Amino acid sequence: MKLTLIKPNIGRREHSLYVDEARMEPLQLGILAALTPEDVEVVMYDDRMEQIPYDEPTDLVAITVETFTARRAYEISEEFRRRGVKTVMGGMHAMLIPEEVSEHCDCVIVGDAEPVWAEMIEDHRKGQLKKRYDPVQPCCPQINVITRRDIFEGKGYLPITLLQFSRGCSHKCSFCASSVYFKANHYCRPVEDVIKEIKSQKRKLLFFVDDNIVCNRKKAKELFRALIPLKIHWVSQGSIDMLADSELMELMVKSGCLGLVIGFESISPECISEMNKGTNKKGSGDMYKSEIQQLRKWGLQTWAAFTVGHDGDTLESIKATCDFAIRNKFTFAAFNILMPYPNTPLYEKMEREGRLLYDGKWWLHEDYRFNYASIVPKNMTPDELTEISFNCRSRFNSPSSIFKRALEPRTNMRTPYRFATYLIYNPLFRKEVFKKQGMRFGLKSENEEKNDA
Ligand code: B12
Ligand code: SF4
Repeated sequence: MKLTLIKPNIGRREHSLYVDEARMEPLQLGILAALTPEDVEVVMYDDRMEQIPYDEPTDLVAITVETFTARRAYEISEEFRRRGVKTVMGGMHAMLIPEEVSEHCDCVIVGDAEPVWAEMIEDHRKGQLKKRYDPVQPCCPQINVITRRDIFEGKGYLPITLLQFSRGCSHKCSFCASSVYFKANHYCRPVEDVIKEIKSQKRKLLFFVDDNIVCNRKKAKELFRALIPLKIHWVSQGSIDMLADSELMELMVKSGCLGLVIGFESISPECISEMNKGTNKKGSGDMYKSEIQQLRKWGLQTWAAFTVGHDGDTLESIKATCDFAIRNKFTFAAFNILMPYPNTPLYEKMEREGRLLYDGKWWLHEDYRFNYASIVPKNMTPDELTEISFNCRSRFNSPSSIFKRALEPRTNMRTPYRFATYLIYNPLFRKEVFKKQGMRFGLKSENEEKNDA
Protein backbone atom coordinates (compact mmCIF):
# COMPACT_ATOMS: atom_id res chain seq x y z
CA MET A 1 0.00 0.00 0.00
CA LYS A 2 1.17 3.56 -0.74
CA LEU A 3 0.13 6.62 1.28
CA THR A 4 0.54 10.20 0.04
CA LEU A 5 0.65 12.95 2.66
CA ILE A 6 -0.15 16.54 1.64
CA LYS A 7 0.36 19.95 3.22
CA PRO A 8 -1.79 22.43 1.26
CA ASN A 9 -0.75 26.01 0.59
CA ILE A 10 -3.06 28.93 1.33
CA GLY A 11 -3.47 29.90 -2.30
CA ARG A 12 -1.92 32.25 -4.80
CA ARG A 13 -1.18 35.87 -5.60
CA GLU A 14 -3.33 37.18 -8.45
CA HIS A 15 -1.23 35.92 -11.34
CA SER A 16 1.40 33.70 -9.83
CA LEU A 17 1.81 30.82 -7.47
CA TYR A 18 2.71 31.76 -3.95
CA VAL A 19 5.89 30.19 -2.57
CA ASP A 20 6.20 30.33 1.21
CA GLU A 21 9.82 31.26 1.85
CA ALA A 22 9.57 30.98 5.62
CA ARG A 23 8.15 27.49 5.38
CA MET A 24 8.76 25.05 8.18
CA GLU A 25 8.48 21.29 8.43
CA PRO A 26 4.84 20.14 8.53
CA LEU A 27 5.15 18.37 11.89
CA GLN A 28 1.71 16.74 11.76
CA LEU A 29 2.66 14.89 8.57
CA GLY A 30 5.88 13.62 10.18
CA ILE A 31 3.74 12.28 13.03
CA LEU A 32 1.23 10.66 10.65
CA ALA A 33 4.17 9.01 8.83
CA ALA A 34 5.50 7.71 12.16
CA LEU A 35 2.07 6.30 13.08
CA THR A 36 1.80 4.45 9.76
CA PRO A 37 2.61 0.71 9.72
CA GLU A 38 6.10 -0.01 8.38
CA ASP A 39 4.91 -1.98 5.35
CA VAL A 40 3.10 1.06 3.94
CA GLU A 41 5.16 3.23 1.58
CA VAL A 42 4.87 6.91 2.57
CA VAL A 43 5.54 9.97 0.38
CA MET A 44 4.89 13.62 1.23
CA TYR A 45 4.21 16.65 -0.98
CA ASP A 46 4.20 20.22 0.25
CA ASP A 47 1.98 22.43 -1.88
CA ARG A 48 3.77 25.51 -0.49
CA MET A 49 6.62 24.98 -2.95
CA GLU A 50 6.14 21.88 -5.08
CA GLN A 51 3.68 20.64 -7.68
CA ILE A 52 1.44 17.83 -6.54
CA PRO A 53 1.80 14.85 -8.91
CA TYR A 54 -1.88 13.92 -9.12
CA ASP A 55 -1.21 11.17 -11.63
CA GLU A 56 1.44 9.37 -9.57
CA PRO A 57 -0.09 6.06 -8.44
CA THR A 58 -1.14 6.00 -4.78
CA ASP A 59 -3.70 4.14 -2.67
CA LEU A 60 -4.69 6.79 -0.15
CA VAL A 61 -4.15 10.54 0.20
CA ALA A 62 -4.12 12.24 3.61
CA ILE A 63 -4.46 16.03 3.72
CA THR A 64 -4.00 18.27 6.75
CA VAL A 65 -6.51 21.13 6.85
CA GLU A 66 -6.45 24.47 8.64
CA THR A 67 -9.17 27.03 8.16
CA PHE A 68 -7.07 29.23 5.87
CA THR A 69 -5.98 26.25 3.75
CA ALA A 70 -9.44 24.62 3.57
CA ARG A 71 -10.33 25.94 0.12
CA ARG A 72 -7.04 24.72 -1.35
CA ALA A 73 -7.28 21.40 0.54
CA TYR A 74 -10.70 20.76 -1.02
CA GLU A 75 -9.35 21.47 -4.51
CA ILE A 76 -6.51 18.99 -3.98
CA SER A 77 -8.88 16.36 -2.61
CA GLU A 78 -11.19 16.82 -5.58
CA GLU A 79 -8.33 16.22 -8.05
CA PHE A 80 -7.43 12.90 -6.41
CA ARG A 81 -11.03 11.77 -6.03
CA ARG A 82 -11.64 12.45 -9.72
CA ARG A 83 -8.83 9.95 -10.38
CA GLY A 84 -10.52 7.40 -8.13
CA VAL A 85 -8.16 7.80 -5.17
CA LYS A 86 -9.69 8.02 -1.70
CA THR A 87 -8.81 10.98 0.51
CA VAL A 88 -8.74 11.39 4.26
CA MET A 89 -8.66 14.74 6.03
CA GLY A 90 -7.84 15.88 9.55
CA GLY A 91 -6.33 18.76 11.49
CA MET A 92 -7.56 21.95 13.13
CA HIS A 93 -10.35 22.79 10.64
CA ALA A 94 -11.58 19.19 10.53
CA MET A 95 -12.06 19.33 14.29
CA LEU A 96 -13.76 22.73 14.24
CA ILE A 97 -16.22 21.99 11.46
CA PRO A 98 -16.20 18.28 10.52
CA GLU A 99 -19.53 18.38 8.65
CA GLU A 100 -18.14 20.77 6.05
CA VAL A 101 -14.82 18.93 5.72
CA SER A 102 -16.50 15.57 5.30
CA GLU A 103 -18.30 16.86 2.19
CA HIS A 104 -14.91 17.16 0.50
CA CYS A 105 -13.24 13.83 1.32
CA ASP A 106 -13.95 10.14 1.80
CA CYS A 107 -13.03 10.11 5.46
CA VAL A 108 -12.54 12.70 8.18
CA ILE A 109 -10.68 12.21 11.46
CA VAL A 110 -12.05 14.60 14.06
CA GLY A 111 -9.18 15.33 16.45
CA ASP A 112 -5.72 13.94 17.16
CA ALA A 113 -4.79 11.12 14.81
CA GLU A 114 -2.88 8.98 17.33
CA PRO A 115 -5.78 6.88 18.72
CA VAL A 116 -7.35 5.92 15.36
CA TRP A 117 -4.75 6.24 12.60
CA ALA A 118 -3.67 2.56 12.54
CA GLU A 119 -7.32 1.43 12.63
CA MET A 120 -8.17 3.74 9.73
CA ILE A 121 -5.29 2.34 7.62
CA GLU A 122 -6.42 -1.25 8.35
CA ASP A 123 -10.03 -0.39 7.46
CA HIS A 124 -8.83 1.11 4.20
CA ARG A 125 -6.79 -2.00 3.38
CA LYS A 126 -9.92 -4.11 3.91
CA GLY A 127 -11.97 -1.74 1.75
CA GLN A 128 -13.98 -0.71 4.80
CA LEU A 129 -12.92 2.90 5.28
CA LYS A 130 -15.45 4.70 7.47
CA LYS A 131 -16.72 8.16 6.63
CA ARG A 132 -15.72 9.52 10.02
CA TYR A 133 -13.52 8.59 12.99
CA ASP A 134 -13.89 10.34 16.33
CA PRO A 135 -10.80 9.70 18.44
CA VAL A 136 -11.33 9.90 22.18
CA GLN A 137 -10.25 13.40 23.19
CA PRO A 138 -8.16 14.57 24.85
CA CYS A 139 -5.64 11.85 24.07
CA CYS A 140 -2.07 11.87 25.26
CA PRO A 141 0.06 12.98 22.32
CA GLN A 142 2.79 10.95 20.70
CA ILE A 143 3.29 8.26 23.34
CA ASN A 144 6.31 6.27 22.11
CA VAL A 145 6.06 7.96 18.74
CA ILE A 146 9.12 9.71 17.31
CA THR A 147 8.34 12.01 14.36
CA ARG A 148 9.58 10.66 11.02
CA ARG A 149 11.79 13.41 9.65
CA ASP A 150 13.11 11.58 6.58
CA ILE A 151 10.00 12.76 4.69
CA PHE A 152 11.15 16.40 5.15
CA GLU A 153 14.54 15.90 3.53
CA GLY A 154 15.40 17.96 0.45
CA LYS A 155 12.30 20.16 0.68
CA GLY A 156 14.14 23.36 1.64
CA TYR A 157 12.58 23.95 5.04
CA LEU A 158 14.04 26.48 7.45
CA PRO A 159 16.87 24.83 9.42
CA ILE A 160 14.88 24.51 12.62
CA THR A 161 13.41 21.29 14.01
CA LEU A 162 9.74 21.39 14.99
CA LEU A 163 8.50 19.19 17.82
CA GLN A 164 6.02 19.26 20.69
CA PHE A 165 6.20 18.82 24.42
CA SER A 166 2.55 19.61 25.07
CA ARG A 167 -0.70 20.24 23.24
CA GLY A 168 -3.53 22.57 24.07
CA CYS A 169 -3.98 25.26 26.69
CA SER A 170 -6.24 25.50 29.70
CA HIS A 171 -7.28 29.09 28.98
CA LYS A 172 -10.28 30.17 26.99
CA CYS A 173 -9.49 33.26 24.92
CA SER A 174 -12.61 33.97 22.89
CA PHE A 175 -10.87 33.99 19.48
CA CYS A 176 -8.65 30.93 19.98
CA ALA A 177 -9.22 27.92 17.74
CA SER A 178 -6.82 25.76 19.78
CA SER A 179 -8.84 26.33 22.91
CA VAL A 180 -11.91 24.94 21.11
CA TYR A 181 -9.97 22.04 19.57
CA PHE A 182 -8.61 20.91 22.94
CA LYS A 183 -11.71 21.91 24.93
CA ALA A 184 -9.41 23.98 27.15
CA ASN A 185 -7.34 20.92 28.07
CA HIS A 186 -3.57 20.84 28.19
CA TYR A 187 -1.67 17.60 28.02
CA CYS A 188 2.05 16.79 28.02
CA ARG A 189 4.24 14.08 26.53
CA PRO A 190 6.52 12.14 28.87
CA VAL A 191 9.76 14.14 29.16
CA GLU A 192 11.85 11.02 28.28
CA ASP A 193 10.04 10.77 24.92
CA VAL A 194 10.83 14.40 24.14
CA ILE A 195 14.50 13.95 25.03
CA LYS A 196 14.64 10.79 22.91
CA GLU A 197 13.13 12.71 19.99
CA ILE A 198 15.67 15.54 20.34
CA LYS A 199 18.52 13.04 20.38
CA SER A 200 17.10 11.29 17.31
CA GLN A 201 17.90 14.31 15.13
CA LYS A 202 21.01 16.40 14.62
CA ARG A 203 19.93 20.04 14.91
CA LYS A 204 20.65 22.19 17.93
CA LEU A 205 17.93 24.75 17.13
CA LEU A 206 14.41 23.61 18.00
CA PHE A 207 10.90 25.05 17.87
CA PHE A 208 8.46 23.58 20.39
CA VAL A 209 5.19 24.30 18.60
CA ASP A 210 3.21 23.99 21.83
CA ASP A 211 0.19 26.26 22.17
CA ASN A 212 1.46 27.32 25.58
CA ILE A 213 4.62 25.55 26.78
CA VAL A 214 4.32 27.02 30.30
CA CYS A 215 0.67 26.09 30.80
CA ASN A 216 1.60 23.43 33.37
CA ARG A 217 4.53 25.02 35.19
CA LYS A 218 5.49 21.91 37.16
CA LYS A 219 5.77 19.80 34.02
CA ALA A 220 7.50 22.62 32.12
CA LYS A 221 10.17 22.80 34.85
CA GLU A 222 10.68 19.05 34.54
CA LEU A 223 11.24 19.45 30.81
CA PHE A 224 13.58 22.44 31.16
CA ARG A 225 15.74 20.61 33.73
CA ALA A 226 16.07 17.68 31.34
CA LEU A 227 17.00 19.98 28.43
CA ILE A 228 19.92 21.69 30.21
CA PRO A 229 22.52 18.93 29.56
CA LEU A 230 21.61 18.80 25.84
CA LYS A 231 23.00 22.32 25.23
CA ILE A 232 20.41 23.21 22.60
CA HIS A 233 18.78 26.51 21.63
CA TRP A 234 15.02 26.58 21.46
CA VAL A 235 12.01 28.84 20.89
CA SER A 236 8.34 28.27 21.64
CA GLN A 237 5.05 29.94 22.56
CA GLY A 238 4.10 30.87 26.09
CA SER A 239 1.67 33.05 28.01
CA ILE A 240 2.96 36.15 29.75
CA ASP A 241 1.89 34.99 33.22
CA MET A 242 5.00 32.73 33.19
CA LEU A 243 6.98 35.76 34.37
CA ALA A 244 5.42 35.44 37.83
CA ASP A 245 7.49 32.28 38.44
CA SER A 246 11.19 33.12 38.60
CA GLU A 247 12.29 29.51 39.09
CA LEU A 248 10.49 28.61 35.87
CA MET A 249 12.13 31.51 34.05
CA GLU A 250 15.58 30.67 35.33
CA LEU A 251 15.27 27.06 34.20
CA MET A 252 13.86 28.18 30.87
CA VAL A 253 16.86 30.40 30.18
CA LYS A 254 19.37 27.82 31.42
CA SER A 255 17.84 25.20 29.15
CA GLY A 256 18.62 27.29 26.07
CA CYS A 257 15.46 29.29 25.42
CA LEU A 258 16.16 32.17 23.01
CA GLY A 259 12.69 33.63 23.08
CA LEU A 260 8.98 33.00 22.83
CA VAL A 261 5.93 33.99 20.87
CA ILE A 262 3.85 35.76 23.51
CA GLY A 263 0.22 36.75 23.02
CA PHE A 264 0.16 40.38 24.15
CA GLU A 265 -2.98 40.78 22.01
CA SER A 266 -3.77 44.35 23.07
CA ILE A 267 -2.45 47.22 25.14
CA SER A 268 -5.96 48.06 26.34
CA PRO A 269 -7.22 46.37 29.55
CA GLU A 270 -10.80 46.65 28.21
CA CYS A 271 -9.90 44.65 25.10
CA ILE A 272 -8.07 42.06 27.23
CA SER A 273 -11.25 41.56 29.31
CA GLU A 274 -13.43 41.48 26.20
CA MET A 275 -11.38 38.61 24.74
CA ASN A 276 -11.31 36.76 28.08
CA LYS A 277 -7.50 36.59 28.11
CA GLY A 278 -7.06 35.66 31.77
CA THR A 279 -3.27 35.35 31.45
CA ASN A 280 -2.90 39.06 30.62
CA LYS A 281 -5.38 40.61 33.04
CA LYS A 282 -3.82 43.45 34.95
CA GLY A 283 -4.99 46.21 37.22
CA SER A 284 -4.51 49.81 36.26
CA GLY A 285 -1.09 51.19 35.35
CA ASP A 286 1.22 50.94 32.43
CA MET A 287 0.29 47.78 30.54
CA TYR A 288 3.21 45.38 30.25
CA LYS A 289 5.92 47.76 31.50
CA SER A 290 7.25 45.45 34.20
CA GLU A 291 6.79 42.35 31.99
CA ILE A 292 8.91 43.86 29.23
CA GLN A 293 11.61 44.78 31.74
CA GLN A 294 11.63 41.22 32.99
CA LEU A 295 11.80 39.75 29.49
CA ARG A 296 14.88 41.90 28.89
CA LYS A 297 16.38 40.87 32.22
CA TRP A 298 16.03 37.23 31.19
CA GLY A 299 17.50 38.10 27.79
CA LEU A 300 14.57 36.65 25.84
CA GLN A 301 13.88 37.78 22.29
CA THR A 302 10.14 38.27 22.03
CA TRP A 303 7.76 37.68 19.13
CA ALA A 304 4.86 39.82 20.31
CA ALA A 305 1.52 38.70 18.91
CA PHE A 306 -1.29 41.26 18.74
CA THR A 307 -4.88 40.86 17.57
CA VAL A 308 -6.60 43.92 16.15
CA GLY A 309 -10.26 44.71 15.53
CA HIS A 310 -11.66 44.21 19.03
CA ASP A 311 -14.77 46.17 20.00
CA GLY A 312 -12.61 48.43 22.15
CA ASP A 313 -10.19 49.16 19.26
CA THR A 314 -10.13 52.36 17.26
CA LEU A 315 -7.84 53.33 14.39
CA GLU A 316 -5.84 55.40 16.89
CA SER A 317 -5.53 52.57 19.43
CA ILE A 318 -4.30 50.17 16.72
CA LYS A 319 -1.73 52.70 15.55
CA ALA A 320 -0.65 53.13 19.20
CA THR A 321 -0.24 49.35 19.47
CA CYS A 322 2.20 49.39 16.58
CA ASP A 323 4.09 52.36 18.11
CA PHE A 324 4.25 50.40 21.38
CA ALA A 325 5.76 47.36 19.62
CA ILE A 326 8.41 49.44 17.84
CA ARG A 327 9.20 51.50 20.95
CA ASN A 328 9.73 48.34 23.00
CA LYS A 329 12.04 46.90 20.35
CA PHE A 330 10.38 43.53 20.06
CA THR A 331 12.39 41.13 17.92
CA PHE A 332 9.34 40.23 15.85
CA ALA A 333 5.64 41.09 16.04
CA ALA A 334 2.39 39.96 14.42
CA PHE A 335 -0.65 42.20 13.98
CA ASN A 336 -3.34 39.69 13.14
CA ILE A 337 -6.83 40.79 12.33
CA LEU A 338 -9.29 39.23 14.74
CA MET A 339 -10.52 36.23 12.74
CA PRO A 340 -13.74 34.41 13.53
CA TYR A 341 -12.60 30.78 13.26
CA PRO A 342 -15.59 28.42 13.12
CA ASN A 343 -17.08 27.31 16.42
CA THR A 344 -15.05 29.75 18.53
CA PRO A 345 -16.89 31.99 21.03
CA LEU A 346 -15.85 34.94 18.83
CA TYR A 347 -17.50 33.35 15.79
CA GLU A 348 -20.70 32.72 17.73
CA LYS A 349 -20.80 36.29 19.04
CA MET A 350 -20.25 37.78 15.57
CA GLU A 351 -22.91 35.48 14.12
CA ARG A 352 -25.40 36.46 16.84
CA GLU A 353 -24.74 40.13 16.21
CA GLY A 354 -24.95 39.78 12.42
CA ARG A 355 -21.38 41.01 11.99
CA LEU A 356 -19.93 38.18 9.88
CA LEU A 357 -18.95 39.07 6.33
CA TYR A 358 -18.59 36.78 3.28
CA ASP A 359 -21.73 34.78 4.22
CA GLY A 360 -20.02 33.62 7.40
CA LYS A 361 -17.75 31.16 5.61
CA TRP A 362 -14.99 33.58 4.66
CA TRP A 363 -12.52 30.70 4.23
CA LEU A 364 -14.46 29.39 1.23
CA HIS A 365 -15.64 32.67 -0.25
CA GLU A 366 -14.44 33.52 -3.76
CA ASP A 367 -13.85 37.18 -2.82
CA TYR A 368 -12.09 36.74 0.50
CA ARG A 369 -8.36 37.45 0.54
CA PHE A 370 -5.67 36.62 3.11
CA ASN A 371 -5.38 39.20 5.90
CA TYR A 372 -8.68 40.90 5.02
CA ALA A 373 -11.20 41.65 7.78
CA SER A 374 -14.10 39.21 7.78
CA ILE A 375 -16.09 40.87 10.54
CA VAL A 376 -17.72 44.27 10.89
CA PRO A 377 -15.66 45.99 13.60
CA LYS A 378 -17.32 48.40 16.04
CA ASN A 379 -15.31 51.57 15.50
CA MET A 380 -14.13 51.43 11.90
CA THR A 381 -15.12 49.90 8.59
CA PRO A 382 -13.84 46.43 7.60
CA ASP A 383 -11.67 48.03 4.89
CA GLU A 384 -10.15 50.39 7.42
CA LEU A 385 -9.34 47.44 9.66
CA THR A 386 -7.70 45.59 6.76
CA GLU A 387 -5.70 48.68 5.89
CA ILE A 388 -4.55 49.60 9.38
CA SER A 389 -3.44 46.05 10.18
CA PHE A 390 -1.43 45.92 6.94
CA ASN A 391 -0.03 49.32 7.83
CA CYS A 392 1.08 48.01 11.26
CA ARG A 393 2.79 45.01 9.65
CA SER A 394 4.58 47.07 7.03
CA ARG A 395 5.58 49.80 9.50
CA PHE A 396 6.84 47.35 12.14
CA ASN A 397 8.88 45.55 9.46
CA SER A 398 10.14 48.69 7.69
CA PRO A 399 13.92 49.17 7.32
CA SER A 400 13.93 52.08 9.80
CA SER A 401 12.01 50.05 12.40
CA ILE A 402 14.29 47.03 11.85
CA PHE A 403 17.27 49.31 12.47
CA LYS A 404 15.75 50.95 15.59
CA ARG A 405 14.67 47.65 17.13
CA ALA A 406 18.04 46.04 16.55
CA LEU A 407 19.62 48.37 19.10
CA GLU A 408 18.48 46.50 22.19
CA PRO A 409 21.61 45.31 24.04
CA ARG A 410 19.95 42.76 26.36
CA THR A 411 17.99 40.91 23.70
CA ASN A 412 18.62 41.51 19.99
CA MET A 413 22.30 42.43 20.44
CA ARG A 414 22.96 40.11 23.37
CA THR A 415 25.29 37.81 21.41
CA PRO A 416 26.50 37.69 17.79
CA TYR A 417 24.21 34.63 17.32
CA ARG A 418 21.14 36.57 18.53
CA PHE A 419 22.03 39.52 16.36
CA ALA A 420 22.51 37.30 13.31
CA THR A 421 19.10 35.68 13.91
CA TYR A 422 17.56 39.14 14.15
CA LEU A 423 19.21 40.29 10.92
CA ILE A 424 18.33 37.16 8.93
CA TYR A 425 14.68 36.79 9.93
CA ASN A 426 13.46 40.39 10.00
CA PRO A 427 14.01 40.99 6.25
CA LEU A 428 12.50 37.56 5.52
CA PHE A 429 9.34 38.41 7.45
CA ARG A 430 9.22 41.83 5.78
CA LYS A 431 9.13 40.12 2.39
CA GLU A 432 6.33 37.82 3.60
CA VAL A 433 4.20 40.81 4.69
CA PHE A 434 3.94 42.03 1.13
CA LYS A 435 3.77 38.65 -0.55
CA LYS A 436 0.93 37.31 1.57
CA GLN A 437 -1.27 40.40 1.76
CA GLY A 438 -4.40 40.01 -0.32
CA MET A 439 -3.55 36.50 -1.46
CA ARG A 440 -6.44 34.53 -2.95
CA PHE A 441 -7.46 31.32 -1.15
CA GLY A 442 -7.08 28.23 -3.33
CA LEU A 443 -5.74 28.19 -6.87
CA LYS A 444 -8.98 27.98 -8.77
CA SER A 445 -11.61 30.62 -9.38
CA GLU A 446 -15.31 29.81 -9.02
CA ASN A 447 -15.65 29.55 -12.82
CA GLU A 448 -12.83 27.02 -13.05
CA GLU A 449 -14.48 25.00 -10.31
CA LYS A 450 -17.83 25.05 -12.16
CA ASN A 451 -16.08 23.94 -15.37
CA ASP A 452 -14.40 21.06 -13.52
CA ALA A 453 -17.75 19.93 -12.14
C1 B12 B 1 3.61 26.07 14.42
C2 B12 B 1 2.44 26.89 13.96
C3 B12 B 1 2.68 27.81 12.93
C4 B12 B 1 4.02 27.98 12.21
C5 B12 B 1 4.04 27.14 10.91
C6 B12 B 1 4.44 25.74 11.10
C7 B12 B 1 4.66 25.02 9.79
N1 B12 B 1 4.89 23.77 9.85
O1 B12 B 1 4.66 25.58 8.72
C8 B12 B 1 3.96 29.47 11.84
C9 B12 B 1 4.45 30.28 13.01
C10 B12 B 1 4.74 29.88 10.59
C11 B12 B 1 2.44 29.64 11.69
C12 B12 B 1 1.85 30.53 10.87
C13 B12 B 1 0.49 30.71 10.78
N2 B12 B 1 -0.44 30.16 11.58
CO1 B12 B 1 -0.06 28.74 12.84
N3 B12 B 1 0.16 27.48 14.20
C14 B12 B 1 1.16 26.75 14.55
C15 B12 B 1 0.77 25.88 15.77
C16 B12 B 1 1.23 26.57 17.01
C17 B12 B 1 1.25 24.45 15.77
C18 B12 B 1 0.95 23.63 14.52
C19 B12 B 1 1.54 22.28 14.68
O2 B12 B 1 2.53 21.95 14.07
N4 B12 B 1 0.95 21.46 15.55
C20 B12 B 1 1.46 20.17 15.86
C21 B12 B 1 0.68 19.08 15.15
C22 B12 B 1 1.24 17.74 15.51
O3 B12 B 1 -0.65 19.17 15.61
P1 B12 B 1 -1.88 19.19 14.60
O4 B12 B 1 -1.57 19.95 13.38
O5 B12 B 1 -3.07 19.60 15.36
O6 B12 B 1 -1.97 17.68 14.15
C23 B12 B 1 -2.66 16.67 14.89
C24 B12 B 1 -4.16 16.62 14.63
O7 B12 B 1 -4.74 17.85 14.28
C25 B12 B 1 -4.34 15.60 13.57
N5 B12 B 1 -4.10 15.95 12.17
C26 B12 B 1 -3.49 17.01 11.64
N6 B12 B 1 -3.46 16.92 10.30
C27 B12 B 1 -4.07 15.80 9.96
C28 B12 B 1 -4.33 15.22 8.73
C29 B12 B 1 -5.01 14.02 8.68
C30 B12 B 1 -5.29 13.40 7.36
C31 B12 B 1 -5.44 13.41 9.88
C32 B12 B 1 -6.19 12.16 9.81
C33 B12 B 1 -5.17 13.97 11.11
C34 B12 B 1 -4.49 15.15 11.16
O8 B12 B 1 -3.36 14.65 13.95
C35 B12 B 1 -2.17 15.35 14.34
C36 B12 B 1 -1.46 14.52 15.35
O9 B12 B 1 -2.29 14.29 16.46
C37 B12 B 1 -0.78 25.91 15.63
C38 B12 B 1 -1.55 25.66 16.90
C39 B12 B 1 -2.08 24.24 16.93
N7 B12 B 1 -2.41 23.78 18.10
O10 B12 B 1 -2.22 23.56 15.94
C40 B12 B 1 -1.02 27.28 15.00
C41 B12 B 1 -2.24 27.46 14.11
C42 B12 B 1 -2.39 26.25 13.23
N8 B12 B 1 -1.87 28.60 13.27
C43 B12 B 1 -2.86 29.37 13.00
C44 B12 B 1 -2.78 30.52 12.16
C45 B12 B 1 -4.02 31.37 12.08
C46 B12 B 1 -1.63 30.83 11.45
C47 B12 B 1 -1.45 32.02 10.48
C48 B12 B 1 -2.58 32.15 9.47
C49 B12 B 1 -1.25 33.29 11.28
C50 B12 B 1 -1.21 34.52 10.40
N9 B12 B 1 -2.26 35.32 10.47
O11 B12 B 1 -0.29 34.72 9.65
C51 B12 B 1 -0.10 31.67 9.79
C52 B12 B 1 -0.28 31.02 8.42
C53 B12 B 1 0.87 30.18 7.99
C54 B12 B 1 0.97 29.97 6.52
N10 B12 B 1 0.70 28.76 6.03
O12 B12 B 1 1.30 30.87 5.79
C55 B12 B 1 -4.13 28.90 13.70
C56 B12 B 1 -5.07 28.25 12.72
C57 B12 B 1 -6.51 28.43 13.07
C58 B12 B 1 -7.38 27.63 12.18
N11 B12 B 1 -8.63 27.56 12.57
O13 B12 B 1 -7.00 27.10 11.18
C59 B12 B 1 -3.56 27.94 14.81
C60 B12 B 1 -4.46 26.78 15.18
C61 B12 B 1 -3.26 28.82 16.04
C62 B12 B 1 -4.46 29.20 16.88
N12 B12 B 1 -4.36 29.07 18.19
O14 B12 B 1 -5.48 29.63 16.42
N13 B12 B 1 1.78 28.73 12.47
S1 SF4 C 1 -3.51 31.67 26.11
FE1 SF4 C 1 -3.00 31.44 23.91
S2 SF4 C 1 -3.24 29.24 23.45
FE2 SF4 C 1 -4.25 29.65 25.44
S3 SF4 C 1 -6.42 29.97 24.90
FE3 SF4 C 1 -5.41 31.99 24.95
S4 SF4 C 1 -4.72 32.37 22.84
FE4 SF4 C 1 -5.22 30.19 23.01
